[in-house]
Amino acid sequence: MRRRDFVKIGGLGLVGAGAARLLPVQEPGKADVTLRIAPVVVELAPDRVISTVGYNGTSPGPLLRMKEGAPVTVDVVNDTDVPELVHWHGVLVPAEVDGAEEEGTPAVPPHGRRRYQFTPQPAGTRWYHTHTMAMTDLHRGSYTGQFGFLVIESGKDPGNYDQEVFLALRDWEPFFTSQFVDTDEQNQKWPQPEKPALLDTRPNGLEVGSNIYSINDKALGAGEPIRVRPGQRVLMHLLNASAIENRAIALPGHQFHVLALDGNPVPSPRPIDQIFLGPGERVDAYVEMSQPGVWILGAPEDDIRNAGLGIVIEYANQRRQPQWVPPGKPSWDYTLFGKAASESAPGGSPPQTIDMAFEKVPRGEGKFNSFLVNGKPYPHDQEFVLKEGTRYRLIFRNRTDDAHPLHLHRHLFEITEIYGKPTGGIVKDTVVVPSYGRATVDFLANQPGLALFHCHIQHHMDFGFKALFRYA
Ligand SMILES: [Cu+2]
Repeated sequence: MRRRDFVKIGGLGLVGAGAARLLPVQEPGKADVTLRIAPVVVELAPDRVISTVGYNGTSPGPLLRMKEGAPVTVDVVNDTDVPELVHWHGVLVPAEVDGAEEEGTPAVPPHGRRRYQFTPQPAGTRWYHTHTMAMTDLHRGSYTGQFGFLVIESGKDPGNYDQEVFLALRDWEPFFTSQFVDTDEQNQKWPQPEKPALLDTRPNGLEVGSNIYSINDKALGAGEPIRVRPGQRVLMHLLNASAIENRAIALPGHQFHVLALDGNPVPSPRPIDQIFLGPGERVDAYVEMSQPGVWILGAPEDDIRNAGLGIVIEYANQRRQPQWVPPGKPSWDYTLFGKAASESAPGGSPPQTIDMAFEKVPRGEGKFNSFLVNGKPYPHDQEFVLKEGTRYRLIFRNRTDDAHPLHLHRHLFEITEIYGKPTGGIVKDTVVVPSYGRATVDFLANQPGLALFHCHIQHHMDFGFKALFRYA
């Protein structure tokens, strides 16, 4: 604001001097952040160098830090040949700057630029990424390297840690395949209340796979290790930046003390052996460095870890081959970090219920599966209408054989039931609903404007796994 005033006054000064033609053409104030979208080369390992699209010459893009409640100006410069959008994931911003075409955010034109102005909130680990459709183009949208961490700081970080690391889990060079193996063990163990009596046995369409993985921009063993000392507490900010798959991560001999999910503090912080993240999700957890050695922090599946999904943790004065020890059974369960379910919402009245049933149509779009919400393809015109100030309960009924990471834009929700268990106090923007499982989440409709809801797996979203909430 202050910058804009300065420019205005400066301009008037020039006009006053009778030099109107010297006025810069709408020269705007300098932005707080400039993101330049352009092709980048990423060296995952010396013999594995890929070309993709990133921000400011890198992928992941720069770690952005913003102050909660302090307005920011972001200039996005698009040096590519296609329109782009930058979405601020988990941030409560108006639809005009949220970065979703469906919400009416204007795209950044090819070889053009656009200015985003918003007030970052709430505090926590957020992230930013492209939100363009990819459809059958595996060199577009979230298949590219257009993603990065965004930390919104409250100024109240207690700082109870010695080191802070940001770890984005990624896969690269995706391809369409019918040989998709769901490695997601988590999927198998939950109740399946939405499993139909008669299963759809039509052959499935192509899914998207990958054989190349990294944490940030390095495959396991190719980058610098995380160097630690015994007794240190390392705060890890984990993000699943994949366009494709849910992921697990483990560190032999250590536990992750989970503090926040999707950047929002949990009611019951506690340690766990293995973290599980759907695309779009974040986990903030600290690790007590109490087992001197050289370890691999990585995916529990040997093939995926060996294909790059990991990073070495090296204690001071320890020199040896990095050790991996297979972890025990996965124990991830959101409700571990919740509190007793609250009897009623603040304000007393029960929330309005909105049912959302998700179905897959095998080969519904040629070679590809398509998705329906409540039996209908997108857009579900006037079906999901919100009244400002009202509390809603969404019931997610996953009638498919996959676990889907479901994301609601511009709002945060509280999980009230998942895996058949009631819970409370877990505030998120993305939730993985297990195959044939059900989850219910509550939120307050207090962000007027269009709000996109979708599965965060790119090709599910592109092929219909989405809905648009509007305000009456
Ligand atoms: Cu999905």
